[in-house]
Amino acid sequence: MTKRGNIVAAAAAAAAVIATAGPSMAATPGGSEIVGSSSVSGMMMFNSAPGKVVILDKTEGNAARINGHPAWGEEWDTQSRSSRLMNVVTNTFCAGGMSLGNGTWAVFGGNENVGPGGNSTTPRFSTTAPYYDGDGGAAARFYSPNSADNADWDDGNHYMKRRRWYPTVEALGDGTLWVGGGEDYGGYVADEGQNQPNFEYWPSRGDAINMDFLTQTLPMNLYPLAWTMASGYLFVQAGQDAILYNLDSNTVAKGLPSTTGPMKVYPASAGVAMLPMTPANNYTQEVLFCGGVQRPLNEWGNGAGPLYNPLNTPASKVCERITPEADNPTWEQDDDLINGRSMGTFVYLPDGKLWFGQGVRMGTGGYSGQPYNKNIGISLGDQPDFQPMVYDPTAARGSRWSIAGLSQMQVQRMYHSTAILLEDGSILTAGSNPNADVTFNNTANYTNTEYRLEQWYPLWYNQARPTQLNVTQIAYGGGSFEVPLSSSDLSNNITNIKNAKVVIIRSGFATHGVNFGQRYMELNSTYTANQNGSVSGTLHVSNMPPNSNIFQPGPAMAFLVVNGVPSMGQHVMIGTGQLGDQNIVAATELPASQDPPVPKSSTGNSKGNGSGSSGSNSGQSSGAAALSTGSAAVVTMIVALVAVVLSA
Ligand SMILES: *[C@@H]1O[C@H](CO)[C@@H](O)[C@H](O)[C@H]1NC(C)=O
Ligand SMILES: *[C@@H]1O[C@H](CO)[C@@H](O)[C@H](O)[C@H]1NC(C)=O
Ligand SMILES: *[C@@H]1O[C@H](CO)[C@@H](O)[C@H](O)[C@H]1NC(C)=O
Ligand SMILES: *[C@@H]1O[C@H](CO)[C@@H](O)[C@H](O)[C@H]1NC(C)=O
Ligand SMILES: *[C@@H]1O[C@H](CO)[C@@H](O)[C@H](O)[C@H]1NC(C)=O
Ligand SMILES: *[C@@H]1O[C@H](CO)[C@@H](O)[C@H](O)[C@H]1NC(C)=O
Ligand SMILES: *[C@@H]1O[C@H](CO)[C@@H](O)[C@H](O)[C@H]1NC(C)=O
Ligand SMILES: *[C@@H]1O[C@H](CO)[C@@H](O)[C@H](O)[C@H]1NC(C)=O
Ligand SMILES: *[C@@H]1O[C@H](CO)[C@@H](O)[C@H](O)[C@H]1NC(C)=O
Ligand SMILES: *[C@@H]1O[C@H](CO)[C@@H](O)[C@H](O)[C@H]1NC(C)=O
Ligand SMILES: [Cu+2]
Repeated sequence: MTKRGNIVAAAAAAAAVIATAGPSMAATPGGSEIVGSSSVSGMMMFNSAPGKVVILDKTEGNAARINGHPAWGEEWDTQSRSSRLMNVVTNTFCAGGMSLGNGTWAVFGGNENVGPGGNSTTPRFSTTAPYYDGDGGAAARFYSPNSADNADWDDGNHYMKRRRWYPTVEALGDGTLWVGGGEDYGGYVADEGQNQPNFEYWPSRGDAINMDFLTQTLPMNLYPLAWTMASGYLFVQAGQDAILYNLDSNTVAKGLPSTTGPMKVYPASAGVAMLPMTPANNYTQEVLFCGGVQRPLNEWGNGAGPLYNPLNTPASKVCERITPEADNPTWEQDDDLINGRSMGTFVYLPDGKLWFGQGVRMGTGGYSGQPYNKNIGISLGDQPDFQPMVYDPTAARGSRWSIAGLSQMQVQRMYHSTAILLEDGSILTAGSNPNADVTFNNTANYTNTEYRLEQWYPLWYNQARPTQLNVTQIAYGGGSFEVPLSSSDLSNNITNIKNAKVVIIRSGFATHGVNFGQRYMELNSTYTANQNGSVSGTLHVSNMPPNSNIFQPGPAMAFLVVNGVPSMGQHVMIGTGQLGDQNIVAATELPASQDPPVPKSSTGNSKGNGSGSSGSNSGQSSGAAALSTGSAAVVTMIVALVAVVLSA
């Protein structure tokens, strides 16, 4: 096994600390509660380590101060519901981010140094009172969580080749990052004169590489929507167009059909997600886009604002799906949203459904002072939508959306708000700040700067949970690992062994309605039910499929899900924990599933002798050890979580 980075050990050690805590807070399933306040407004957010969420803002006049300047970075502890400030030094205004394959988080780009009102400093590009921020345009910032929980940002020391305001960051199969698009300075949409129709890599592989697609799709090309595909091609969507791009030859591998549906990139801001990849769908990579705003390319204007009044324009209800690597990809219409939505955000739930929340019913993201928006500060979106919805990708067409049992949220989440999955399967929501600087006195108070943190609870939140997985690292191909299933894991019903699975979720880097890098994969598995009448057995779980483009290397969470109810998420390292070669080997066969014995007392409605039970099954591991066990000291600290039943 490859040597493990410190990050893996840190994640495991921290897991040991929280593993004893279950979903410990009284919660209303399908409801939410305000769990506290952040010190910086949650424009960007990611789950960095067990129980820890990093919240990033732009440079602005937050009251909290660190190192003699206002803070715009913070780490929130989801268990103690308290936070520590972080010393981010360059302006993270509309940056992009993602985790590297070695567990370090990276945040790229942003805007120039600003003072009050978000105005340029005098002299321009100087670090001056009162905000003392550095130029973030080309900044590359790094955060490596540690087990002492005292790490901070490495900021102001590393730079990209180009300035990038609104860049997209996507992980590649070797754990390095693609950083693409954006423009030099701020604006509502991209201006040709300051466009960055190119991309670069981190770690750097030389100068930026031109990408014509990001010129063709002007001005709707900021935060271009991009996903690494199984082939290694990059699927990129901007304007109403889409391509598969070959990063080896720097050419378009295949032009995909254009959509006639709504605009999807910022500031139209559709909700986007790659649908869960499962053995049942053979890890097909299909991407879902919901909402956005239906206006033609030539009405989006320029950096100063749109050429129409977005506040009069309902956001779109339309959902569309595309499978970019299908033989003949098409934009397939999916079930409509209940209401049109811009800046809606998808977050995977461990059960394989997707939460959809946040955003507005009218208008767009972005802001600019216009004659028509004086009452709402400078927001270009209005009518916050408080209704979360759940999307079931396996449901029949016509019944994929549900709001049954789901209350309205309490806090509006307009432009510059975020939502991220937590270990217990709940979702933390933060931010909302369609303002150039901290503002509390807009006439419409729901457009003021928002600090409240609200946590949302899925319908199964209070149910007894299966045992947390004892896994710290998962390789690509090569074998499987065993998960013991106790009577309590199976809710004392042996038939539930047929509905047990292990899923891997990367919650990603949340900003602007997109959780960049967010991916969900169910690992292949078979089961052995014990044959002696006890309600117990073993799940045989394959390592990652032998292709690191399907689910890229780096940190993620693993859940044991039984009958739709997940364990607490276990932070794991996918791949070697290093950048570069991921030691990919062929997958090995799993033992055939072995069903429970047919009960002797069965009174004739037994369907037979059990499926898949031919062949003898030992229940032992079929291949090479799946896990790098790492430091025994660390791993033995991990306490298996005993399922807890809570009363609401
Ligand atoms: C991960 O890789 C990046 C880029 O090379 C580097 O800056 C960072 O220090 C690495 N992190 C660890 C934990 O080695
Ligand atoms: C920012 O600049 C604008 C335009 O020059 C000016 O009207 C405004 O007063 C400035 N804001 C602050 C807080 O200085
Ligand atoms: C599943 O996908 C793999 C890799 O793309 C392919 O080789 C295989 O034929 C597919 N299997 C089925 C049943 O479609
Ligand atoms: C509130 O608005 C007034 C003018 O409308 C402005 O002078 C003042 O600075 C604002 N206060 C805050 C805290 O934004
Ligand atoms: C806005 O003000 C109203 C009336 O004071 C209050 O009920 C409401 O909670 C406030 N909303 C926000 C988002 O602050
Ligand atoms: C046991 O679980 C299966 C599904 O896994 C369910 O169909 C069945 O009704 C359950 N039996 C009891 C007694 O709850
Ligand atoms: C049933 O078999 C399993 C696996 O061999 C064993 O761990 C368990 O103790 C047995 N239970 C009973 C009641 O015999
Ligand atoms: C899952 O594992 C079984 C048994 O090894 C194998 O036959 C099947 O092809 C695998 N499915 C996928 C999608 O890899
Ligand atoms: C169960 O197995 C027995 C013995 O192999 C066989 O005779 C019988 O037909 C089987 N029943 C079913 C429903 O397959
Ligand atoms: C977790 O796995 C490690 C390594 O395989 C093992 O030593 C340890 O006993 C396991 N802990 C539990 C609680 O199962
Ligand atoms: Cu922004």
